[in-house]
Amino acid sequence: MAELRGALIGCGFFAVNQMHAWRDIAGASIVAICDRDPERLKIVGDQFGIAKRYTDAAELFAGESLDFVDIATTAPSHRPLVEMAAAHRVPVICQKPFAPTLADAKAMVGACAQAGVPLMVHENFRWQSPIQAVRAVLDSGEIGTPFFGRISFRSAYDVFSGQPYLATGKRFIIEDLGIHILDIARFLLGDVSVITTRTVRINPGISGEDVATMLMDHDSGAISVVDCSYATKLATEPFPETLIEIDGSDGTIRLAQGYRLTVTGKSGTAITDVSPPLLPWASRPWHNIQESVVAIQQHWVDCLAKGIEPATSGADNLKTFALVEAAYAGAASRQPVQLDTLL
Ligand code: NAD
Ligand code: 89Y
Repeated sequence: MAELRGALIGCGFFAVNQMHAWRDIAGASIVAICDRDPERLKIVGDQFGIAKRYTDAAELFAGESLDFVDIATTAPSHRPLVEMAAAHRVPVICQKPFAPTLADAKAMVGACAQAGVPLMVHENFRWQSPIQAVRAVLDSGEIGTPFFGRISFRSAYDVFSGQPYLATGKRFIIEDLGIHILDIARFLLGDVSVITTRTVRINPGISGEDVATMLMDHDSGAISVVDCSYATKLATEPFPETLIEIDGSDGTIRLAQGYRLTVTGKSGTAITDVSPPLLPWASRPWHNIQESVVAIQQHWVDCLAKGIEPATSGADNLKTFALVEAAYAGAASRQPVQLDTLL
C-alpha cells in the first residue's frame, strides 16, 4: 500500500514530538506543515526537512492532496480546523483538549460523522507502555473483578516554562492534565455515571486550579479516585508518571513511582520493571509521553488501513471530555454530577 500523505497544523512545543514520531512510523509521512507563526514554521520545517509550508490552513487544504491531517494547535483553534478538514473530506487527528467546550466537541464529532471522515483525538496517555501493562494484567483475569481504583498524578514539575499558556487560563489542571488521567480511569475501569470533585489553587502565580480530587462511580460497579496536582513537591520528582492502584476480587495491581509494577493475584506476587524505552530522539523525563505519541500515531495509521474506529475516536473522547465538564461543574457546585445529563 502507498504511504499515507499527512499534513501537520501547529508547529509548537509538542508538535516536535509528533513530527519525530511520524518519521518512526511505517505507512505514513508528513508532506506539508502549517503554522500561522512563520518562525515556528521555519524551525520545524528546517528540522524535519519539510519544503511545503503554509501559514494559512485554508491554503494548505486547497493546495495539497492529503490522506490525513494532524492538528497540534491549542484548543481554541480545534473546532474551525477540524470542521475545515471535514469540509475537505480529510481524515483528522486532533490534539487534546479536544475543544474549549463540550458543545464544540459534539459539533466537531457531528461534522466528521456527517462527512464520513475518521476522527481521532490525540489522547495518548493510555498508550504509555506502563498503562498498557496494567490493562494487560486486568485482561489476564489475574486480579479478578476490579472494585477500587486510584489513578494519581502528583508533581511539582515546571510545565509553565514550556507551555506558558497553562498559567493564564481560568481552567488548568483538569482541562490540561486531568483529562488524560480521567481517560486512563475510563480505559482501565470503564465508563462513569457520577463524579464528585474538589479543586484548589496553591500556586499564586497562575490563574487556574492546580490541584483536583475526583471520586467516580463506574458503570462496572467499581469506584475510583482520580487525583492530580502540580503543587506537590516530592523528594524524587515523578513527572510525568501516572501511579495506579487497583484492587480486585482476587488480587491487586500497584504501578509505583519508578515504573515498578507489582501484581498480587491468583498465581502469587510478581514485580516487573515496566519502564518505557528511551527512543533515540526522546529526552527524560518526557520519554514516557514521547513513546506513547509513536504508539497512538501508529494506531491511527493501522486503523485507517483497516477502516476501523480508533480507540480514542472523537465519539469515544466525548465521554472523557464530559468528565472534564462535569468535574468543573461539580467543583463549582460542590455537588455530584451525573454524566448522563451531559452526554
Ligand atoms: P504551542 O502554543 O507551543 O503550539 C501551538 C502552535 O499552533 C503555535 O505555534 C501556533 O502558532 C499554532 N497555531 C495556533 N492556531 C493556529 C491556526 N489556526 N493555524 C495554524 N497554526 C496555529 O502549544 P503546545 O504546547 O505545542 O500545545 C499544543 C496542543 O498540544 C495543546 O492542545 C496541548 O494541550 C497539547 N499537548 C498535548 C500533550 C500530550 O501529551 N498529548 C502534551 C503537551 C501538549
Ligand atoms: O499539556 C500536558 C499534557 O498533555 O501532558 C503533560 C502536559 O504537557 C503538561 O501538563
